[in-house]
Amino acid sequence: MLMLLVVTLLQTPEGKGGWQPNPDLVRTLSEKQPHVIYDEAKVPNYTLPDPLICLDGTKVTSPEIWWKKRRPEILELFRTYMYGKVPIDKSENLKFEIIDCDRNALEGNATRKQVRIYFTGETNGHSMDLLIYLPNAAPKPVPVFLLLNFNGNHAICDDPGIKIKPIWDRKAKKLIIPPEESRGSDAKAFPVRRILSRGYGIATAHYCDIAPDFPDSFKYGVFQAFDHLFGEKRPQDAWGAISAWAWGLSRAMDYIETDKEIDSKRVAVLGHSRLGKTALWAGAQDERFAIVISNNSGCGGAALSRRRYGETVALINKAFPHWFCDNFKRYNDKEDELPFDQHMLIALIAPRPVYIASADEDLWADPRGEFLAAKAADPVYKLLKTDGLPTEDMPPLDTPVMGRIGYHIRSGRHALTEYDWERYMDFADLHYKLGQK
Ligand code: GTR
Repeated sequence: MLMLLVVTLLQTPEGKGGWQPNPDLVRTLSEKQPHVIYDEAKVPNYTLPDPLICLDGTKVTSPEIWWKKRRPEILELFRTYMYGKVPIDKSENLKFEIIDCDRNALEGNATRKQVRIYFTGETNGHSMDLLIYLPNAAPKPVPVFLLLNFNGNHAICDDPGIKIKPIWDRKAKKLIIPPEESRGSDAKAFPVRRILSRGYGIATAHYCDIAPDFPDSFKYGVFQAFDHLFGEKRPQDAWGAISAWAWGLSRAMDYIETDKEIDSKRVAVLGHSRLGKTALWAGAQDERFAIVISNNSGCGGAALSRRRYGETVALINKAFPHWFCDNFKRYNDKEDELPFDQHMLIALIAPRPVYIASADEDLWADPRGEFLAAKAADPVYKLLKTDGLPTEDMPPLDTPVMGRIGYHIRSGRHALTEYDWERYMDFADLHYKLGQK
């Protein structure tokens, strides 16, 4: 027993304990993609920029310096060199139309609302449909989880009342009308009834309602509606798709603030994968989001770029040239020159609760890099007098750690699962001090 303990301690030097990737998976992936780092031993040495030292060398020794100087500076750096700047903060003409309200949805347990948000105010212009379910049994106003979805609102639940809207097909690059049979096809990632039974509401919109997701998407969606505000030429720091999707989440929040049945002070913004990157960026910028949750967001989300483990800056910019602003391409294979790393994105959310989740088999997203970024945001959480992330090492599989920063690595693949949702609701219960289970 003692021997076993000694061996375990020897194998877990500081920062490398707890979870370890499956060596067979590391081997298989390394053979399949020899240009990608999957072996921890190949991660280069790097030094992270200190979130508590300003560009001019000033040390952030108080919350005041953080709020007045360093935080705005970091936000501006991410806007300029990574996600890009929005041409319009909040559309003055934003218009909301309640296109459906059923107080007897989902076997009578829910109120379903569908709200059409017109970005330019023109009812023949660009719009996003926000689908909302609120638990009838819960006291109002009710806390909600807000997230974008990949395949249309009708795909999240088998409810025949969800309006089917034409959606952008990523491959065909055109609008298609989804077939009836696709209702509920993503239901596994959206356990709506369970969420309602734990006393939460859910609000969701299809991300391509904001901007489609393919390389020349700049001709469409909110880009088409607002890019003229930049003048003749799209600048190098003009918003990429992730910024546009994050902007859309804030517009959903604009509606939520008008809905008396929803507690706009308790809105958790959440996202999976590219939409996890989006949730982090939305939560970093818009302090109205009370909790921010990143599910398997990986490169460009929670994972540290400097580790170059799994997907890298160069690989993501090549595969998805429209996700970030043009300036970000300067950092292809030059991660050390970035004036920030992703721990600083997480730090922008402080002192609000943030949860970072990884998956065991999702090495492309660099689980350890996601954990280390969460851990490296901890000094900012501490400066703002919270407990930060209460662990030094990566926890073992399926063992969540929850301070003001939460983290887990779940068994299984890259996905948003019921396990993840249960932990996010535990986390929200903890921070909102709700008792339900
Ligand atoms: C992958 C991409 C990741 C992740 C994922 C997704 O192809 O490389 O960064 O965002 O897509 O969004 O599903």
